[in-house]
Amino acid sequence: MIPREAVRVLVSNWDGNHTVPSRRLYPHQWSWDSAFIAIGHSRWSPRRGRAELLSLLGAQWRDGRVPHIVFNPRVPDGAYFPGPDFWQVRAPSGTSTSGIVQPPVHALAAWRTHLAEPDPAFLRRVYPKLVAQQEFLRAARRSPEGLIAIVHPWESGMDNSPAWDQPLHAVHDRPTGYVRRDLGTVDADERPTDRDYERYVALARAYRDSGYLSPGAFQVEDPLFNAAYGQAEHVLALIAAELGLDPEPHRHEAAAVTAAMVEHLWDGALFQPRDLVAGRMIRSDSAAGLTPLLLPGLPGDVVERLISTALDRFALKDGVLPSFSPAAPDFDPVRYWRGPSWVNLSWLIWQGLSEHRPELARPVAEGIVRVIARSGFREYFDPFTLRGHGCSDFSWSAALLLDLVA
Ligand code: 9YW
Repeated sequence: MIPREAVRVLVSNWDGNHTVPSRRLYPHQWSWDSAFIAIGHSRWSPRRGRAELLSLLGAQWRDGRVPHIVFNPRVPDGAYFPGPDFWQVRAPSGTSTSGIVQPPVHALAAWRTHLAEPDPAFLRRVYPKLVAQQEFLRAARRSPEGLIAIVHPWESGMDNSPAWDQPLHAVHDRPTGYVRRDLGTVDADERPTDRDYERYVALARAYRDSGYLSPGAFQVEDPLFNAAYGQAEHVLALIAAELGLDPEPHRHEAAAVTAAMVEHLWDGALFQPRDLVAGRMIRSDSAAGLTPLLLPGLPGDVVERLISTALDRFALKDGVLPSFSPAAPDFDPVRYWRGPSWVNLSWLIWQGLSEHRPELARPVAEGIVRVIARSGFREYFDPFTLRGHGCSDFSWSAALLLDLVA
């Protein structure tokens, strides 16, 4: 029953060659959404999974960047803010896109799509694009510590995480003259605040005005982004080996980024972001700090300590993982990335646990199934009441549920 409903959501959000995250709130193609969605498609239609990834990678820039939004020209202007007029970008394919990126979870999605229905021609097509995506990050975003920096909270995928409150204080501009479209669909107390939006717009404008070249007042090493980057190198090694190419450089890079994360982002209990502008670690209680479990080479003592943190601060055994620790003063059970449970974040942590401690992964998978059975394919969930929040028929909730139960 639930899998059938999940396929219904994916079919109703399909737009010819990609899947929108949500018809009303997010009517274009989003980068990391498409990766999660491809993983779900591959469980019932690997052909759609391949199309999803190929359409996204078709909008890749010459410098290798995979934009965080690919705009659908058939969607009316003003349906989403910030739209094509704001970003002012055309990719080489002629499509309008944004100019920032999202966590690079696409190599994993390509590999999972291939495993569902082996297709060497698909792998051969996407491999150079996935390598170029990583090369862009190394060329444009590598910090002296050997980690990758994000230049906008939107690049973390967890826009208004309390972890970004402190670095965002460095953004003073208060732009006006734009209209938020999100509040027409979702209650204001479940979304970022107007002050958050002012800072998002100021940062994105400054980056745009530099030709998408110079990072501004927000430069952060995020554990989730770096875990995705490191895992991508690990997966690219598998893909390279499958294609008869040399996997060694990818293995080497995966090991190097894992070591750099342990050296610079590990606080002894949880992985933390680092603010590169202020030159210090940001102490926060974000569940993003658990996602380095995705890295196969994470040292055993770090894995053990991270799991005790997950048990103590994130109620791992209950299975419904909050995005921010409920014990922290900034926790809010319904406001977007400030506490609610999200299916993609829980799924990433489930993946990581499956790698290192499979017996602890099961409650997380059961927790995802439980919230969806209780509240449907919502965007996020109150981790205590399990009530659904944000939009309905949200694609990655449906896609990753399919992955867990198919
Ligand atoms: C926005 C589409 C995107 C996700 C992000 C999420 C949100 C867009 O929606 O950002 O307008 O706030 O934070 O992770 O990719 O689902």
